[in-house]
Amino acid sequence: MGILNVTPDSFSDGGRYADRDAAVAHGIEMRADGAHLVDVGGESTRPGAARVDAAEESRRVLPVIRALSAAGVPVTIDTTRATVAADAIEAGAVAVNDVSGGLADSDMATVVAAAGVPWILMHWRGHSQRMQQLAVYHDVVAEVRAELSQRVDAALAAGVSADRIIIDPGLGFAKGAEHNWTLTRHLGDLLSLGFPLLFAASRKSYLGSLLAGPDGTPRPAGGQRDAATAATSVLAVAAGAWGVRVHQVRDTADALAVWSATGRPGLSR
Ligand code: PMM
Repeated sequence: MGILNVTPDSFSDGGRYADRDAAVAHGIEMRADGAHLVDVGGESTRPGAARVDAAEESRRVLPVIRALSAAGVPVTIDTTRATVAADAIEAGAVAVNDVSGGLADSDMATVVAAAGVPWILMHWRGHSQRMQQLAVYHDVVAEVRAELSQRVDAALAAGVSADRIIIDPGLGFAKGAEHNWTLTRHLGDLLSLGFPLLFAASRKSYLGSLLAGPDGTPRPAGGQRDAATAATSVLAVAAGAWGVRVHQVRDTADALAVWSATGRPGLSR
């Protein structure tokens, strides 16, 4: 899954694809580089980000979704809002990627159930302005698993069919670096819920901390965390992840090609 943030303020590619034509061209490029899906978002979720209103969010994403869909690129809509999701599906989006797992908007489950599209339910504890305060766990794996399981149950109760549900640990969302690494080491515990899992580590700040220079300065986002992203993405797929969500598709696709050619080590079949 290639990431297409049509926002002026994303943490890693902020502003680059706010222009509609540049966004569409980048989506087509990611598809050519090997993305099966292009995830279009119109609201930044970086820690501390202020919210935009629904009308502005739709204004940003809908023309891009229409153009990419018309070009044959399968698009997912990255939103927590039911109205934006409904409009995006009408514009051609084939699935909803909801970082709140249905918690931010109680109408989302109804929209997704009625449309019959896949729904990515990410583990989430609150909006970006306050999510770092919510990164408190006794046992991060057990708690994320239990909270994801509750979101799955709510989706099923709203009429979403089980074969349309995808889960996501939500790396960096109400999670510090150690939480992210612990979840990465224990993906099997989340996979035991029985749903496909999306893994989205791309360019996140814990990779910048891992790759900090000798003076402790984190490696900046931009393109400088892509090798680490590709490495962790391959490890996640080898552990059984269904998909990976990345900014720079080609490096991860190449790394996955190597993994495939060597017999998909790690994946129990
Ligand atoms: N992370 C971001 C945005 N959307 N969606 C899912 N399913 N999982 C994530 O971890 C996730 C997401 C963070 O911002 P980015 O778009 O710049 O990666």
